[in-house]
Amino acid sequence: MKVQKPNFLWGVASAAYQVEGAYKEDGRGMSIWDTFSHTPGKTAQGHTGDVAVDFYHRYEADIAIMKSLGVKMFRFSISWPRILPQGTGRVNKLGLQFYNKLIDALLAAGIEPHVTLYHWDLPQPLQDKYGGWLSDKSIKDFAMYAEVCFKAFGDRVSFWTTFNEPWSFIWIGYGMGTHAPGRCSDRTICAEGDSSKEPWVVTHNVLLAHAAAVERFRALVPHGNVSINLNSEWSEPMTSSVADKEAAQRNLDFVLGIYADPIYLGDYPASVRHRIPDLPEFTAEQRASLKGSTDYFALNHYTSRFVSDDEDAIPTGLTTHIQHNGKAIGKQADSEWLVSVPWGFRRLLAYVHRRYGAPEIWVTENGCDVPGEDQMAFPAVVEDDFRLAFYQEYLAEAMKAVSEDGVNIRGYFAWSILDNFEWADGYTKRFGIVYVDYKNGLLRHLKASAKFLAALFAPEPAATASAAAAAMQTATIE
Ligand code: GBH
Repeated sequence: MKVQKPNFLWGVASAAYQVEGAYKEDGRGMSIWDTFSHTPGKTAQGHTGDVAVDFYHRYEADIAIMKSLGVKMFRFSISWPRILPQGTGRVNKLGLQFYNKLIDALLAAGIEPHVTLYHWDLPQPLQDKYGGWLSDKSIKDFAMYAEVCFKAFGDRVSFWTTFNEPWSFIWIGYGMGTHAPGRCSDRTICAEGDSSKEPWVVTHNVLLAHAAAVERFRALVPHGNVSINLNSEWSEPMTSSVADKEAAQRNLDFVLGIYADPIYLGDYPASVRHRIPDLPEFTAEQRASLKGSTDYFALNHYTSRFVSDDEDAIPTGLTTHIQHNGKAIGKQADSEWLVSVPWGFRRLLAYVHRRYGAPEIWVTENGCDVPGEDQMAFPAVVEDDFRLAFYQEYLAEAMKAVSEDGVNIRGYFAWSILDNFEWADGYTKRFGIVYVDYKNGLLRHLKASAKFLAALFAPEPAATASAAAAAMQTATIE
């Protein structure tokens, strides 16, 4: 397949707890993910992020890899407990120092830093003190933490996001209970929690925390751009029936609209309000602070599902990868939840463009794991044809979204630069475009997909060659 050269920038993404390691070094405090991963039975094979892929010590070499690939932007998250070991109060100078060094090294390599403030690692003391995001006290504390970061790094970092994927950490952490802080109604999985109530409380607090942080951002980093990373699958109606179409829309409302609507349109989607009487109301002042609280749309996207209307699958509908005729929606990746559906990416991009007023879109995560990859060894493992095809096909659809649907894509980040700690799956799932050899000193090796992306986004060699040829001809004629 021939893919046109994208007219947007490319970058690679990561998250603090997934890559840094050094969990007790230089004054770092503990987060809810340290607690969760150290609790027996919560992660695959008891894996933790204690060492992760040692990015804390190897960031210079990893930046050199990015530079060699021609990467223009690096998305990373800041570990809140590195900056504020207790969550509030005393600032840890050595924590600031690490991110200062990282940012300076990126800029020196010509790579633009994109910073996420919260990629799921809440300081444990705030969980202990008042239940973390369940309490509205978290709003002020998050805004304070954000302010420390804006003041420390805002002079050099122009692109920021507040939260990574509220849907994921809220629903997996407080609904299913299989991510930190591990709360849910099922007492065989969770010691505490209420899946029918807590996710809505947390949703509300997280949105207000986002708005509070953005208020400070605009005062402190007026030249910068801020957003919130929202993830969404594309929801394809199972049939052309009105009921299925409505169910698919409802699913988008519950996964994406519940966060994006208050921010872009001023309130929760009506379909969510109707079905969730417990959803708190915004005051007029809160609505005003949320509306317009982003400068661009930061979209994380991986996969798509069919949705059908179903009485038993309220509030949204039944979602599945399998059509009525038994055909799968796309190619199965390694993670059960991930199926490659390139056309779903284009539809989602066009949907965001239409519904949210043609915003600038930065795709802040896209990528996949490869079936069986964890069972393979170097060097065979770096021939990741499945991932290469995934990127090729998804990017081809993104290009169609730009040229045919008028979608304004400004940047695209591959998830992830490195294989890393894949949350509850530990190190058993690999999303890197660079292989990390866990059995051999955490050595890094480029995968074929990394080379493909580097070549795709590289300045056109043909153009350079023909320009050179033209110059030669001119010279000869003269
Ligand atoms: C991203 O989430 C994360 O931002 C990133 O940290 C992570 O490494 C990456 O994906 C790869 O997983 O529990 O079966 O219902 C991706 C979106 C949405 C994927 C929720 C997992 C849970 C499926 N995630 N989904 S399930």
